Amino acid sequence: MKNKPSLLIIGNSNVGKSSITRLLVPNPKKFKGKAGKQPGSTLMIKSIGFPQMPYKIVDLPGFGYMNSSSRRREEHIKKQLVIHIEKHHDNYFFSLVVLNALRIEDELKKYYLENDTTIPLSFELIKFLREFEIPILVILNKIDKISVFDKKKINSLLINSAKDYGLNLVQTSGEYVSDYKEIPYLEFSAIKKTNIEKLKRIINISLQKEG
Ligand SMILES: Nc1nc2c(ncn2[C@@H]2O[C@H](COP(=O)(O)OP(=O)(O)O)[C@@H](O)[C@H]2O)c(=O)[nH]1
Ligand SMILES: [Mg+2]
Repeated sequence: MKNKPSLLIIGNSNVGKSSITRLLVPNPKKFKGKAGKQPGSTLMIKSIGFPQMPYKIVDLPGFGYMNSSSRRREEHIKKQLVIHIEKHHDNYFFSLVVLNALRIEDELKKYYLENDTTIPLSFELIKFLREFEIPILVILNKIDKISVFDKKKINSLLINSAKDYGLNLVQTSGEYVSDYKEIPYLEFSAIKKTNIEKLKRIINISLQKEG
């Protein structure tokens, strides 16, 4: 079990990482006890594995997952996250960068629309993972909460602002192409299980490529 490849699920607090993990494991009830908040300022890295699963799942916080009152702690976590990826990137066959569709506009407004000197943290994270050649799928989670009208707005805001940072985000139809020119993203709902079959297929294709 130790040398099974790992799937990285990364994103800010509350975006739905644990919910997505539960959809991917064969026995979510067993995993429930393992999940939980991470106390203190140490990045606790837990990998979740089951004998019948061909890969392990590692759930990590994103860049900047706390409010500004805990900037120091945020920086501390970020540093540890960077160290972890630098050390263990070879273990990861694939990464899911999970975004909360309800928060996209806020995040981009904070970093992009009002201040063009800083990079939105999610884009920084994507660039960082790419440096280590970990294939990425961006998951736009909680899509069940978005109206058709807002969905269009959010999609184009995401794509256009990513472009300004040199990232070519493309909505995937479920056929994952990891040519490193495009970064695929998938609209998703962990609650409604929207696109869960596509997600599973993309993960499996990547796993086969790895092995
Ligand atoms: N509406 C909606 N809520 C979701 C979805 N995914 C997760 N949630 C909710 O968001 C909250 C945080 O989810 P969790 O998986 O714990 O996020 P984590 O902190 O990233 O692990 C929980 O209340 C979930 O029920 C989704 O696709 N749609
Ligand atoms: Mg969680």
